[in-house]
Amino acid sequence: MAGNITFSMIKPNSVKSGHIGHILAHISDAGFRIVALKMTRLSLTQARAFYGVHKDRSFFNELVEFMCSGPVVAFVIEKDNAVEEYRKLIGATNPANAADGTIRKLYGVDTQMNAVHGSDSDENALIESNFFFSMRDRFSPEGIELLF
Ligand code: 3AN
Repeated sequence: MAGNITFSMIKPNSVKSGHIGHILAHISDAGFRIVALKMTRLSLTQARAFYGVHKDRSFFNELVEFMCSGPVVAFVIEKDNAVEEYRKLIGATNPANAADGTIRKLYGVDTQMNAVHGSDSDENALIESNFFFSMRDRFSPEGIELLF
């Protein structure tokens, strides 16, 4: 299934604001199918590992603290060309620059509290999916466990 899945998280402030249902409906209406889903809270160690690629950026510590400030909703979704299609659906990193109708434009507050994370490559989609979900937690529409 590589190439057809991407990983996403609804960030803590959007969970607190009650936007889980709206955001998941938006994603579902755009033709993505949920493969795996859970609400969880990251420890500092987990958030540092997840965002390790940004460890030298000025915003790293702030980002890690924010991502641990409350529960997130993590999910894997499936659609043809999922990574690119999902990044179009969520919009630019800074919600102020995101196109109208995108998730970050609708629910984002600023560059950090930008509503959702979305993988930036097929390779990272798999790494990030594996970070949160075991193989037995991923399902096809028929309810079959997906071994990817
Ligand atoms: P994207 O999430 O659009 O792929 P990245 O990979 O550049 O953007 O950044 C990862 C995360 O780091 C963003 N989702 C955002 O929360 C945070 N971030 C990026 N740039 C900044 C910044 N200048 N200030 C604060 N947080 C930032």
